[in-house]
Amino acid sequence: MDIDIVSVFPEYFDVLDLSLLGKAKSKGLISVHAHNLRDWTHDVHQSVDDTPVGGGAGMVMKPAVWAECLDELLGMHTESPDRPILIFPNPSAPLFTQQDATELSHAQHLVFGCGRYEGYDARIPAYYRERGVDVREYSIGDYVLNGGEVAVSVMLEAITRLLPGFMGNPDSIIEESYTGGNALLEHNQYTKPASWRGLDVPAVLLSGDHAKVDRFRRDEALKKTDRIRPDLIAQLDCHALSKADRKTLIELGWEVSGDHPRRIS
Ligand code: 6GU
Repeated sequence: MDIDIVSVFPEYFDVLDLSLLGKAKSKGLISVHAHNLRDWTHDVHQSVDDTPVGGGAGMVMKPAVWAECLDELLGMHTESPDRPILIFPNPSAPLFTQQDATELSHAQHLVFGCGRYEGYDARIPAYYRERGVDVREYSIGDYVLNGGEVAVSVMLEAITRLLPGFMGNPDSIIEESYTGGNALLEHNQYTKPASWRGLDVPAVLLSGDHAKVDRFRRDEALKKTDRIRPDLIAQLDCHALSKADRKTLIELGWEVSGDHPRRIS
């Protein structure tokens, strides 16, 4: 996978050389290039922003500089099957989810454009969309960051760990939270010793009865999700739930019929 990142702080992405992502780079699984947007300016001040039309606080990134940069990075690829996907982090966009990460992990070429200041001219994504480029805008959560750099790092980590050959043990991807159409929070994990500072691991996990352990973990996941993220329970597909799942959800106060569970108490 080829990854281009455009930012006024390209050094920010030096951290990508660390840890697993750095390993994926050295293995040749991904190639990452962080570009400085100012390299596409022509004025002595290398200015990339201007005041908002219509007034208001802050500065907005100018379309002309971005277009010179993106024309070059997107190049001739816009019509080919390997055409790049252009991604802009934006706090006012739809939330980036595991499903988006999975979809983007199948792409050959990703180009990320990091906005700074109060944002970027809305005509930048509009222009490339009109030219047939697959343009995405994502927020990573309901809080405000100073720029898109952290958001791009978050998205890249979520995407690249899904690449075949990235993880030592691919099974750990299958079991974790948010994967599959039926997303639940993951059950608690424990390691040895079985008793530590007066706190014991749940006895069933020591029983050696795999069916019982699986059921216990599934119920724990359902209870934890009900407590912390009931919105995820409400999105479950009732038709995909086992009899035992239904029983647990009903005990937790959900009506399990129709397409999705509904809270009734
Ligand atoms: Cl994608 N960008 C910025 N600047 N702030 C954010 C965000 C993105 N997602 C949440 N907050």
